[in-house]
Amino acid sequence: KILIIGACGQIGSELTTKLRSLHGDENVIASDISYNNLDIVNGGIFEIVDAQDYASIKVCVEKYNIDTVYLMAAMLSATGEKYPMKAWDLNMSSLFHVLNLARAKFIKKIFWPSSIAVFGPTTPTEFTPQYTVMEPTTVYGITKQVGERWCEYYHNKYEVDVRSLRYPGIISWKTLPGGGTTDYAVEIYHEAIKNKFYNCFLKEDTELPMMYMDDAIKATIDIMKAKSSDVKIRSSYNLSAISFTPKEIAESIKAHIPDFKIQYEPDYRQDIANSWPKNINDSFAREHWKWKHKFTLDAITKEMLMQLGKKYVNV
Ligand code: VAH
Repeated sequence: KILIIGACGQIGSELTTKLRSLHGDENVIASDISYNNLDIVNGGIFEIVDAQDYASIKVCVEKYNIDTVYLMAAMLSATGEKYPMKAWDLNMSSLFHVLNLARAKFIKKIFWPSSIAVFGPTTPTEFTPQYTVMEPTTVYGITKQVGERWCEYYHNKYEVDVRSLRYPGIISWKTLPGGGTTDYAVEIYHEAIKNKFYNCFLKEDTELPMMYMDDAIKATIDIMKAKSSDVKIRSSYNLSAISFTPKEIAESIKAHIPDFKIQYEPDYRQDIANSWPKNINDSFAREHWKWKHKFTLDAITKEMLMQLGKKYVNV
């Protein structure tokens, strides 16, 4: 049985839907700290679990005889800079609880998301390699860097089968953005549909690694079903699809909404974005477990505008 912690979040919610369709509703337990995504809460088995409370997770694991945990609860980069110690506590305590459940043999397999946020301003920004200098300047990035070290340590020392991906910015339409720096690439589509105007909090030439949600979900399912011996990197895999700038995503929107207008008013999130790479070398993921992405920027824009057009027209 599978437990998703943080099932109401941007990735957690779509992972839950996918896993329910793959394994059957009765084999997937969705959980979060509150009922803040009714599609998820009402779509199958749902439990309130506090990711920072070991007993809360353990009770759920034993109640449903869980063997696989997807730990998708975290505080992201932008919010983490507002509440540094909360971000540290949430992101680290939740990881230790799940790793220790596996060490104690209560569960067998873990997925834990890392991020391109592990890289910092001293990391090579073009085609960023798997192994390189990593001096993250956000609390979120620090938690992901040290989290990767602990995942690899628990794998090597206690044979914990934990698998991880360094997600780029993820674009999706089903949930509203939640405190990330790459969220401009989600907000822009909502604003384009609603107002044909977007005030972008990053500069027009800020190139960042991005990926459509369907690609991110496929990568997550693929690494979790790979043979353990094929998952050779147990810190976290670089994962890449496309990279673009706010100017480029605005152009791709204008191809569908000709009178869409954008202006740029960088805020504190520009410093975060400036510390991250422009594009990522994910050759190990492609080599070890056959990763490859599908969605181009034009395909993302077409899908996002079509889905959000439907969503808002029903309002
Ligand atoms: C954030 N969406 O912006 C997340 C992600 C690479 C970005 O980690 O914080």
